[in-house]
Amino acid sequence: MFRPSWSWLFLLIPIFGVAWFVFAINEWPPLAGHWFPQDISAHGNIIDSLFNTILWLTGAIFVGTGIAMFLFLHKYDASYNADPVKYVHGSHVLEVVWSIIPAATLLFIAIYQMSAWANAKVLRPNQPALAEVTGRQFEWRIRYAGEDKIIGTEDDVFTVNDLHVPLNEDVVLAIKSDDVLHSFFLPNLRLKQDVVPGMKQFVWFKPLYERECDIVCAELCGWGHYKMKGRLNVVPRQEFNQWLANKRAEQETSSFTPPAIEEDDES
Ligand SMILES: [Cu+2]
Repeated sequence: MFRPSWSWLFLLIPIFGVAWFVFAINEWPPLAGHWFPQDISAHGNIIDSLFNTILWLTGAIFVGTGIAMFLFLHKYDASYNADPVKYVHGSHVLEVVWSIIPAATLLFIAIYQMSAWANAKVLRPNQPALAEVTGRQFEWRIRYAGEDKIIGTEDDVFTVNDLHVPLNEDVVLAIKSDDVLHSFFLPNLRLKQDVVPGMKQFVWFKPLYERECDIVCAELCGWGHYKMKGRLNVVPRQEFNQWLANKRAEQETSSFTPPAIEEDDES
């Protein structure tokens, strides 16, 4: 039976919450383009299925608690419920139940995500890093190992915000920070790793589609955080080799002419 009450307002929380996700997932306006971009990585589906599992789990709890809150607010609204207040001094059974259920749920997630974690953070392909990516306020500096596959030698190739990688190959990148915390995020590859000053870390992925996509910083790192974005280009191996050779040639032939110093006539 409908009774006017403020509790109806609270029912909007689960309704709007679910609607928001439905619109975003189905790319309906005004939320088109708010869900994940296309997954182009060989292992991205592992992250996606983990994400979806947790989303369904937390979604069900969100809707359940939202509706329970509404029902209780509605039932006990003082404007039409004249029953006197009943004070309850704890329930042992209830406390045990609401401790065990979340604990078991968290334990389930911890076990369920182990292979995804190992894949993303432990099982690094046994090969040298293609390039080193350094986050700094506010850009990504990229240093390619060059032909000798060793970073820090004479044939290294330098770019800024421009990361090219070969298609269909395992790619390993060394990542570090020059100044503050940043987070190296490749949305299309479902890859994200904080870069911590003083730590050298590695990330890896295998891109399966030729695509130009975003490199973004996912850690608020200062006033210019919003503009700390680069481009990731996945290209066939041949094209990648050519691009790197061109970059190196460009780098070796560029010259620097210092600006003329004006003569100071006062003496
Ligand atoms: Cu940032």
